[in-house]
Amino acid sequence: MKFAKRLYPIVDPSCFPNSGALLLAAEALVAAGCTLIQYRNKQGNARQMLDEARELRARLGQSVKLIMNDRADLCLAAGFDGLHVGQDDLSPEAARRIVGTDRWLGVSTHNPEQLAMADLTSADYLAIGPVFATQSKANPDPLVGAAGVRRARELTHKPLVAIGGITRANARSVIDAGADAVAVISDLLRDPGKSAEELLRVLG
Ligand code: 3NM
Repeated sequence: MKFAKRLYPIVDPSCFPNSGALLLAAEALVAAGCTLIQYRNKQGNARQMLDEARELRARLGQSVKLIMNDRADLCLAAGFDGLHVGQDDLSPEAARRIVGTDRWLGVSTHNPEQLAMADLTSADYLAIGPVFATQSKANPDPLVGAAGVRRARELTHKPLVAIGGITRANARSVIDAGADAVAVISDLLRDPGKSAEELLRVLG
């Protein structure tokens, strides 16, 4: 696989006042040119999550790749295109057995050891972070910085996503350190369409 664009937005309901606002933001991201979006919900119940995920799919259409965070069951039920698992979620092997070989599988890592392990799995892409300080994750791992991205680049040939505290101001430096794409939550919240356009522009 290959990322069509260098921006990988994540929409998380905890960042929006209601479901309508999240859906509008996602539509604005797509209108701005985003082709890949992750739905990350660490709090909702399964039924609410599935409703919202299906609504995202219905509103955004099939041309956008939708990735479900953590929940393999909801990935399948909502007709998403991929699953993203963290270190405390299903193992990559277990996740792969559920989502099959046609869907994308991404794996979060937070240090060189985890990255090297994840590189041995069937994951389609790997994430490394947090690169910079982030407010969007509970109990974040220690910052890896641009040096951590560079180290990760040396350890894998898989597509590499950098995450954590990435903004219009620092996104380019993360790509220059070897990331293929940047995953972003906070810097897309205010005026998602305009922010995404600006991020896509600096990412080139
Ligand atoms: N995962 P923001 S950091 C969801 O280190 C997530 O794996 C991280 O949000 C990791 O762009 C993070 O607002 C939060 O910093 C990213």
